[in-house]
Amino acid sequence: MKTISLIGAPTDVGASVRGAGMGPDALRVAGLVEALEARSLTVIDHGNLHGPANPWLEPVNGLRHLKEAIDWNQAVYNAVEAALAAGQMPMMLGGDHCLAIGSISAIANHCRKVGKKLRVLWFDAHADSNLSTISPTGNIHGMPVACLMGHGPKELISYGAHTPAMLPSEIRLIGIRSVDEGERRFIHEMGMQVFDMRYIDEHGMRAVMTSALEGIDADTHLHVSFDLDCLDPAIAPGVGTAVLGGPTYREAQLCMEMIADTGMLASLDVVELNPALDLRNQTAVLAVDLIESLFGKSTLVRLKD
Ligand code: EXY
Ligand code: MN
Ligand code: MN
Ligand code: MN
Repeated sequence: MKTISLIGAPTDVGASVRGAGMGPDALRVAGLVEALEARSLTVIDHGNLHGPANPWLEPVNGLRHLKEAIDWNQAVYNAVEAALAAGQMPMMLGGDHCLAIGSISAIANHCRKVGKKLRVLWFDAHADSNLSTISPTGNIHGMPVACLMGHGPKELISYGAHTPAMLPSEIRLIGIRSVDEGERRFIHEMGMQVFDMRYIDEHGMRAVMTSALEGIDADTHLHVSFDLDCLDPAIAPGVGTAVLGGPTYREAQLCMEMIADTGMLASLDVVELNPALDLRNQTAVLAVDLIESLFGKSTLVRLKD
């Protein structure tokens, strides 16, 4: 039976909209622990990590709050590494998406050590593939994919033993609909597989998830980095950088259920929840509902084929 290690990382240093720091507690208020326990999972809630306050400054050399982002990611890296070493499944509750640098660096490092293949599913409205030289904002939550691929400030790209932490062939981006011009070039140069909303419209979510999950086997560590702004803002208004035209409730459920069907989910980030912008905690409640599906709760009546 799986033991889940909940790691709260209450910060918004990577963003220029405040509020994501309240995300971990809003997820707890929405019943995350109880929902997981109801799935017969053992949950250890480590509470919230500590890190520097948000100094609320302008970017310096194209990077906002670099020092704070480094410290928060180190704390996340250490906590995720400790959970993996204890044989537990890390679930990092953000916080803004810059924290995936620490979390996925720890996961990738673990995979290299134990000889597992890595597959990261990155659900997001954004490509998160900016560099300090091309970012329109300097916000580090727009840069984690690039950092994980070794393009970023040296402290943010060298948490683990290997740089880059992750290869372009190990990630699939899903739900993307807001890409800056420089990011578009970077994505093509790297050769990442991106299932943007246009692709989802044309091919359907079932085909997208079938492709994104292709090749996963018993030797794969499957990590989901779930930016809640991936979801359509009509159902998930509680995010700082909402973009119209995301997956519907049913499409999102299908993603979660198809991941659950693989039985291979090994770690999770839940990020960018912004309770200050939410309506009666509905985005947190939705996130918990989707996480239940990710862990196998199904509405299926027919027997699975
Ligand atoms: N591409 C924009 C930027 O780099 O500032 C927006 C990034 C938003 C990132 C969000 C959380 O996924
Ligand atoms: Mn993101
Ligand atoms: Mn996003
Ligand atoms: Mn559900």
